[in-house]
Amino acid sequence: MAILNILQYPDPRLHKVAEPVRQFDASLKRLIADMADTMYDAPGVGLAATQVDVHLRVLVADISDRHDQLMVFVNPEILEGTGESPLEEGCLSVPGVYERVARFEHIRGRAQDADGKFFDFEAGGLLSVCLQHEMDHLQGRVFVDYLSRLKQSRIAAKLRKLQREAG
Ligand code: GNR
Ligand code: NI
Repeated sequence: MAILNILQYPDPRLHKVAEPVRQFDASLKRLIADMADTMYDAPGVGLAATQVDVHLRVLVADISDRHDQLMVFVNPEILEGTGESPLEEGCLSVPGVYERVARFEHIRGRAQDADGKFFDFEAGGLLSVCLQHEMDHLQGRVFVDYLSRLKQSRIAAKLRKLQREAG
């Protein structure tokens, strides 16, 4: 069990674009287990590898109350998105900030599991927004990138100050 460090906005490493996973080996399984531990510890409903400074297309999610419904998505792709979600979102890399950004209400896609086996997925509600948020992380995009420049600079200043105070 390992809790990994979660990069905090405005860290430039949050803007790196993740590479596809090609080796479904023991180190991938270790990464997935550590990401799950880190997500549950935080706690959050999702975590992208980018947030722990690993630039591979891996994300984990669990929207259950009991934290017993872990979902793993390797090399995820959205094939179709419909509607518009009304949900606000937050991010473990941007603590204390909650905003609505444009997201599909419902998505359909394809991904691989930890062994490389392909599967199709469908999601609505919180899971849909969470997966779109995590897949943005894998492209180097943080949800605050969609906000106004003024809001972005206020958020960056506030978080830099918090990080300074925390040492
Ligand atoms: O824990 C999280 N909650 C959340 C709520 C609404 C929309 C998206 C999310 S993802 C976030 C965890 C996180 O930062 N994942 O990248
Ligand atoms: Ni996030």
